[in-house]
Amino acid sequence: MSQPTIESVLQERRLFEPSAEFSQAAHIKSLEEYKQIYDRAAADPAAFWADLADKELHWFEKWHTVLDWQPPSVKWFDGGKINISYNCLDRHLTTWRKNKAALIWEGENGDSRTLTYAQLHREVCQFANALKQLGIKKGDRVGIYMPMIPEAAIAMLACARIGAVHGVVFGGFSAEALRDRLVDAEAKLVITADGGWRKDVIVPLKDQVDKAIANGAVPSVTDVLVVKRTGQHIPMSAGRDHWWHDLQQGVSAKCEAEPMESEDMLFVLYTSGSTGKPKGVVHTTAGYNLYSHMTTKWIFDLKDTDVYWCTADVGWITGHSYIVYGPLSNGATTLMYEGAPRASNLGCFWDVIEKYQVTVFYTAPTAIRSFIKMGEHHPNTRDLTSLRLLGTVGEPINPEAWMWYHRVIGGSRCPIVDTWWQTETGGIMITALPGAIPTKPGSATLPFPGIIPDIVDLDGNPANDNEGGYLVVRHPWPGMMRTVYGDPERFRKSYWEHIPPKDGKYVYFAGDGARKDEDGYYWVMGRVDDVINVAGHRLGTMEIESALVSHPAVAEAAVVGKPDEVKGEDIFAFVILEGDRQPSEELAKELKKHVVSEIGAIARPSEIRFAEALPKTRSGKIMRRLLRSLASGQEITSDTSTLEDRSILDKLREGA
Ligand code: 6R9
Repeated sequence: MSQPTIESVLQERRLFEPSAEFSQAAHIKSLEEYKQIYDRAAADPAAFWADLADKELHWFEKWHTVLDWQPPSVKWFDGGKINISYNCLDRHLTTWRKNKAALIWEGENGDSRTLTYAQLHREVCQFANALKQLGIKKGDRVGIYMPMIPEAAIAMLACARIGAVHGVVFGGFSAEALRDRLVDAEAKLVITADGGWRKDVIVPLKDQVDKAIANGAVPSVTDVLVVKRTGQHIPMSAGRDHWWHDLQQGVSAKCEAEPMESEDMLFVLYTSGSTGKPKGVVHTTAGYNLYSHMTTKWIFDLKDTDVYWCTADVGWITGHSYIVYGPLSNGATTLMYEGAPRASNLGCFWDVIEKYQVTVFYTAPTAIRSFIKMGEHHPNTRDLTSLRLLGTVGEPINPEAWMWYHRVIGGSRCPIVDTWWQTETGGIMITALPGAIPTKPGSATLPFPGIIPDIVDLDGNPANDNEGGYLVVRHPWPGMMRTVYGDPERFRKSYWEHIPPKDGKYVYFAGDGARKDEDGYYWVMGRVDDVINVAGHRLGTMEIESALVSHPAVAEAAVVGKPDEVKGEDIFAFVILEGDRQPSEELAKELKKHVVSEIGAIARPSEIRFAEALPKTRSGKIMRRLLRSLASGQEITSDTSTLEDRSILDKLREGA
């Protein structure tokens, strides 16, 4: 088993059709129907989205302009008034769904909870009032640094309800990474928990918050709100820290949803780019609501009988769009699981599917590859016959992992939707619609209606069939990011001018390499910038390099991705030490620890190679492709004529 290579996926010829039974019951029932919808949408995207916005969402006031596109600035549904928390909650309360399970939660330690739409609504309203009491107003930024517990979703929905902007930070990020994000977003409040369970240990979230904001490091933060989850002792700072349950005492459960302008900011979510500084991706209200709603409905084909489970963390965009907003806007039952497969129960995912009769399951290729390693007997000893649809996201899936997922988890009967998208796109862009589009293992297949992607070269010229190139999108869509928080220039340059506009037509540059085959199917190969994808997590090599260089022993560092069977890529760091420092095992360990404390465990380098110098071009640029070959132990066959000093390569190979 290995990562998809161009050779292996070029030979992939298998085609899987959904069963007639699946197609007949699906929202979109055939390839012809998909093509009709697609063509209609492509002919007039604005009209297509306006029609759906009207039918599928509740508006306090209708928009006057569907689309105002002045690249790279975009407005969807300008003049409209809407609230995503209303669409996720209130509108279901006047239907039979009032007492339907909205959120099923399973804790790692065996705790569980189910909230109906009426109960979730009540909790969200009450918490929204508690936020107001703390002085949080429309437009204020609120940091959320939480384990996977219902309060994470409640906090997000409560912010949305009163118009506060949430900035969720993945609970696996370190105090330093949390601090940078809170500073950038100028958060007023941080919502956290005493701890969360992950792999049988307590993650001390509140401790990390304390460290992040100690000594006035984040001057904007005035309050910290703490959910009691694990119950261990934590210090509470008087005046600043409050228990969630104390604040809820005696607070009214009546809170009208604030009518928001369509383009009011809904959330900011940080992601890695090719510089050292994570970017705050900004999403706004109406477009994001519509896009996450429609993609959830058609791609996961949700029905009222479904129990839908997405295994992502709410700290990532997948958790935002496909645990919280998309499913709830559709009135679906969404399942949230706190834990991860762990030594004490490698089969815990399959236990959850069996216990709750999960019907739709959405996870990452890296998880599938680790399930393969753990062995088939874990899923085989559980009843997985409730499943009817599977999905993957986060990285390319190698065809053999796809086949295993199809056979072992899907019992050879469930369609698989391989969904390509990004934090920036807000929702899924290229994917099968499960009742309509036949799948090919390793391909994300065809674009979602209303999305017009293409493959081009760096000048923007379209590539031929099966010719590799850069994945771009040619027309704005409602779920697209609006800007980089506080840095509109970065937004313009990284996404809209990377490929120069032609005849005034701008294209969105995704940063991925891909090809399109003779059937129009997209095959995404991976990032083409200095971003690596480690176990489905996006990390900027520059961020890790800056972390390494901030250690006093390090003079210079270069980080590259190295292919890994389970994680897809792993982090390989070349390090040049300060003059008097000597390489040692201990120092390598110390540097790994240092990166973990600067960014988080997801950024821990798997290997550190000490070097005397790095291969550079005559103009001083690090030649990363050479380092990538060295890291993966490959012979260097590519051109090295621009390398300044060839002897450096031999030394690096030996590990200096
Ligand atoms: C949703 C999410 C985005 C990057 C993206 C690409 C990779 C995601 C993929 C995929 C191939 C898929 N990616 N889904 N590559 N096939 N189905 O993952 O967002 O964390 O921002 O990462 O992930 O490289 O550019 P994000």
